[in-house]
Amino acid sequence: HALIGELRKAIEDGGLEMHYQPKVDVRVGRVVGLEALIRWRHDGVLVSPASFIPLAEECGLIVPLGQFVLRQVCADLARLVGAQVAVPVSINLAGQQFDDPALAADIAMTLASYDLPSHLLEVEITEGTLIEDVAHSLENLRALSVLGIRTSIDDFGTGYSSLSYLKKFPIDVLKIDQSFVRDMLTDSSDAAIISAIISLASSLRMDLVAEGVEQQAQADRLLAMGCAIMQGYLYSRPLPFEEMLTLLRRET
Ligand code: G
Ligand code: G
Ligand code: MN
Ligand code: NA
Repeated sequence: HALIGELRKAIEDGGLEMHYQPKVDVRVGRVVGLEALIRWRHDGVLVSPASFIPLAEECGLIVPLGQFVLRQVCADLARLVGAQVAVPVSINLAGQQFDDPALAADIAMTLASYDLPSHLLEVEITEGTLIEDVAHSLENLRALSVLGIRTSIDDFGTGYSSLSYLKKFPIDVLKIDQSFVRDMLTDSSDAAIISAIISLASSLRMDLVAEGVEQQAQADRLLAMGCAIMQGYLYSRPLPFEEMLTLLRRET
C-alpha cells in the first residue's frame, strides 16, 4: 500500500499538523476547552483522519502517530500558557493507544518536559474502546486519573455501554454524539436519547459536551435541556493553531 509508506514519512518529516476546535460554554459565551484533531497535508490537500487513522491502526503506525499528537499538543499548550490564554485541550485516543501500557508514563513525561499542569490535557476515548476489555480499561483510566488527566467518553450513546460500567469507570465527561444532535429538533427519539444522557451525566456527576452543534436552535434546545458546553460548526470549525491562538487572544 503506497499510502502507508507516505503516512510513515509524514509522521517522520512533519507532514502532520494539529487543528483545534473550541468547546464553548454558551451560558457565558466563552471557550472553555479545545479538541485537538489531526490533519495530514498530502500533496497540498488536507486529508481527513477518518481515512488515515484506520489505516494507521492497521499497519502499526497509530502509536508513533499518537506520540506526535501528544508532543505537538503539549508544545501548542505551552504556547497558550505563555500567551496567558490556556484552556484544557483534549486528544483522541485510538484503542491501541489507550491499551499501550506506556501511555500514562508517556503523558506524564511529555507534560513535565513542557512544564504543564496535568489538568490542561484531557483524553477522549470512544465507548467502543472502553467496553472491549472492561478490566483493562478500568486500570488504564485509573492510571490517567491518578495523574490528574481528565477523561471523556467520545461519541457517547453509540457504543452500547451499560450503566454499570459507567458507574465503575473514573470518567469526567460524556460527549453526546453528533448523530443525536443532528436531528434532535425533528426526531423525538434523538431528543429523548439526549435527554437521557443529560440526566445520566447529572446523576453520575459527569460533565457534558454536545458535539456537532450547527444550528442556534439546537444550541438553545440543548441549553434548555441542561447541556451548556457545545462544540460544532456553529461556533467554529477546527482551526490551525495560529488561528486558534488569535481567536483565544481576541476573547480576553
Ligand atoms: O477531525 P475529523 O472530524 O475529520 O475527525 C475524524 C475522526 O478522526 C474522528 O473520529 C476523530 O476522533 C479522529 N481523530 C482526529 N484526530 C485524531 C487523533 O489525533 N488521534 C486519533 N486517534 N484519532 C483522531
Ligand atoms: O469522532 P470525534 O468526535 O473525535 O470527531 C469529531 C469529528 O466531527 C471531527 O471530524 C470534526 O471535524 C467533526 N465536526 C466537528 N464539528 C462538527 C459539526 O458541527 N458538524 C459536523 N458534521 N462535523 C463536525
Ligand atoms: Mn473526539
Ligand atoms: Na465524537
